Amino acid sequence: MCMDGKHHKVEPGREGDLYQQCSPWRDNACCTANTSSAAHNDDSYLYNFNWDHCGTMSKQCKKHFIQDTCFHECSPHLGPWIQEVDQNWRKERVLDVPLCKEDCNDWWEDCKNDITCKSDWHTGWDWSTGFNRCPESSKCRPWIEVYPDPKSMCEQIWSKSYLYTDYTKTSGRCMQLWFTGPNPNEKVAEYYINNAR
Ligand code: FOL
Repeated sequence: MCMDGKHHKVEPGREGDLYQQCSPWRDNACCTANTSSAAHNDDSYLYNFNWDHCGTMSKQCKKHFIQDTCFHECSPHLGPWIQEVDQNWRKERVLDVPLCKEDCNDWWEDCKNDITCKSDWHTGWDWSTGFNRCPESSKCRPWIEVYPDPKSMCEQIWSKSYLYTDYTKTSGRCMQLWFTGPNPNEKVAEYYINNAR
């Protein structure tokens, strides 16, 4: 199934032309080819979100945000974690998706020398220019001050979309942002459907 988000398809299905980092989802996806391409753009129309709000985000860090965008927009296996929300830009969101520790750890390692001004990137920005800027009250600070460890980053950045876990990618108990070949998250979602948390 697909969540009722801002850009998600109504039903998942094959999308032969998914772009670059989103291509692993091509066999069964909730994103269109256009969305998958936009996921790779700075300030993309998807959310007008500016990764470079405290100077240019490093390339190695940005690739994880692109992957997160692919996962969020394309994944057809988020059903167990979908919640209804009362927001004008989406009707549903995910909460506490159990993330494999390697994916969270690698993401934090590649971003830990970057800079940001906020721990929760979902709310509290200055949108007066059309894209998010740091509000006056939130100064740019080293990443590791805002997020002392991988867990704090993965759980706080999208307001609890993710739950940090100690499960590894081979466990079958956590969701993977990075994979090649058949989508390993299908079986993980099945596990959580059958074993209510
Ligand atoms: N990735 C993952 N894994 N989970 C997500 O929930 C997620 N969400 C986005 C992108 N990637 C994600 C969407 N990001 C706003 C800010 C960020 C955003 C979407 C929208 C925004 O407009 N924020 C306003 C408040 C809007 C409201 O809450 O009504 C703000 O005040 O900054």
